[in-house]
Amino acid sequence: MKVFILTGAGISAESGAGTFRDPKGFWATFDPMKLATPEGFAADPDQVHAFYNARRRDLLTAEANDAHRALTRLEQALIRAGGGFWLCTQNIDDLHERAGTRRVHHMHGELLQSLCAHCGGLAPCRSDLSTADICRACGRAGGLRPDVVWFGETPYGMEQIEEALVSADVFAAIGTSGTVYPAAGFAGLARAAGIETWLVNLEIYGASWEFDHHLAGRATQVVPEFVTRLLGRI
Ligand code: BJW
Repeated sequence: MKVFILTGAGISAESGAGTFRDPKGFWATFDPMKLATPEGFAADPDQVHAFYNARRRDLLTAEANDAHRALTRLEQALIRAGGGFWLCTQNIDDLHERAGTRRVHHMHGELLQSLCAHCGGLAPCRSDLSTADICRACGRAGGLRPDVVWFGETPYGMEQIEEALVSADVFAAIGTSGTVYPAAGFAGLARAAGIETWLVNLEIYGASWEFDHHLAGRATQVVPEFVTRLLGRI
């Protein structure tokens, strides 16, 4: 069995990382056009740095939870059984990796990495960024930003994602509101390809008709349940 997992902010919510569109999510307080677009960064880089610096500091003290760990068990069992596992996350945290999952693709980038807008250089980043920082690769100041994909930018690795998605037997969307494209279109693509689809989320939302199976509840409860069900079929 080959399994393609798409995760979103909901899987890390119980680790203390915020979500975006819940009543207490980031976008209830902050304007995404000011904080998550290249135009917002150009207009006020200090404000954007402050937002991501605070989230980076929180991430460094956060811990993976039972939902992240359940997906690691699924990966290990599938690999042992000669199956396939591909985890595509919209999250910029590293909690899947910290839980031990090996095959993780960060389509919206990684908070613990910086990207130089001048030279495209990537570097590990575990401390605050500012406009005064100098890129070690090109030596220029003012271009360092968090390596995250903002609105209007192209997510990472779309070709690899589509290849892995259409070759899967099972697709599961976990902890995502299904609002942001292209990830929001993955369930429809999977269904059109005849792949079994699961929605594992706190709430079962409007596009739930795209899914064959639904598991509603907190990720730390329903993700282990989802994994147990799949493990029973290996
Ligand atoms: C729990 C839980 C618990 C809570 N347990 N569950 C009009 C129509 C269609 C598209 C567009 C359009 N206008 C513009 C676009 C394109 C745009 C887009 O989709 N906009 C929409 C808002 C309409 N997309 C883009 O610009 C993307 N790029 C693009 O399309 O390039 C073109 C291209 C496509 C394909 C190939 C080549 C080129 C880029 C999108 C970048 C998104 N960036 C952000 C911020 C940066 C990262 C960061 O700061 O962290 O990424 S926005 C934000 O949303 C973040 C997330 O990754 C992303 C998705 O959010 P997610 O994870 O779904 O979180 P929430 O909060 O929405 O949902 C959480 C869910 O969990 C909820 O359902 C809760 O119920 C649940 N939950 N607690 C289980 N304990």
